[in-house]
Amino acid sequence: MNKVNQTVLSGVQPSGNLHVGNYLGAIKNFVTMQKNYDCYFCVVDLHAITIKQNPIELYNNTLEVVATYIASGIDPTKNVIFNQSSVSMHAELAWILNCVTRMGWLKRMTQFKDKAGADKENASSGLFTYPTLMAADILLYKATHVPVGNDQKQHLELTRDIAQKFNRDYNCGNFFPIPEPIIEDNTSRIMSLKDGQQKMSKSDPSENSRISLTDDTDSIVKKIKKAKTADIVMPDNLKKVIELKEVNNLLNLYSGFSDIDKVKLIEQYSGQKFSSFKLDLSELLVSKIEPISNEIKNLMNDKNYLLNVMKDGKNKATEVAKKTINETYDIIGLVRYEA
Ligand code: AQP
Repeated sequence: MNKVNQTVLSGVQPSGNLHVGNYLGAIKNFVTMQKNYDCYFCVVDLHAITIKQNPIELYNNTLEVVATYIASGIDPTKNVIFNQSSVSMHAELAWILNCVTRMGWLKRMTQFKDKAGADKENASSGLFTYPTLMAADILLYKATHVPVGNDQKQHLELTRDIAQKFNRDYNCGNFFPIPEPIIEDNTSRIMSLKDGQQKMSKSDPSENSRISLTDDTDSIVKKIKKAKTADIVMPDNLKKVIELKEVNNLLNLYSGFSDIDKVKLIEQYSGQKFSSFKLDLSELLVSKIEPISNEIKNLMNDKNYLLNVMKDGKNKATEVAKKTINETYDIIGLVRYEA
């Protein structure tokens, strides 16, 4: 199928091993969208440092996100894969957008409230302005579509507001296109295996809360065995399942990896204890994750290859980013010199 001449941008933070939530909420969509769109897949390392990172781990995690993209099926010869900090225009445009964004808009962002926790005064100002950097990531490539998990929906809405305000303030028509979020229904918010109220997260201190894409067979089986369910058998309808948050979450995982409709799965397991469901789920996860984790390992043994992919991506991304930043400076009236 021919590409539709529209642009996708999305990113993942190199803040730890990627998990099945990152995969189903974002990366699985990247793999599908690469067929029809011009895609930029970024490793958003500048976002990661809004929270303190260990330098050695940050470097390694950045390469591992690239390896995960490729191992999941993103073709590095057909898509632009790069790390955000290697294209300095992200930070430049973020500053400009900081001057367009209103304080009140940022204060409404729930992710800041969640991530800053109780001691907000001690959070970095980068964590507070994170959404304007995300807007810059997207608008720099004039992306029309952004595949993300549900936790990024509010940031995407803010990006739309920022783009509209910039276009209006500077009377520049549709200079920045208004991007559309692409958010899957059931898998856009995979929850912790230990607590159906908490999002599955790379930075959760408990390893048992998540299945990582680098987990081996034993760990996957153990984690699913330990995962919280309910003290009753599998209900016979979706309404009752949704009330059992942990059960609903495991069904979302099953459905996301098998592409079998959740209602069909409920019919199949209804009235049964959760042990056989969990066994089947572990088998499914192992069959899908093992090839990815093996490929991540192979790729991580060839760091030069990964660095070359990123360098090539950086060069391609810089070409587009430079053009947008020059146009933006001209619109604003900033004096610049041709090289
Ligand atoms: N639990 C999730 N379910 C579905 N999608 C998810 N995403 C994250 N968690 C889930 C989506 O994955 C993409 C990359 O996320 P990110 O790396 O930018 O950071 P995040 O959203 O903050 O993810 P984590 O795993 O919770 O990382 P930490 O612990 O470092 O904060 C995004 O599209 C996100 O929506």
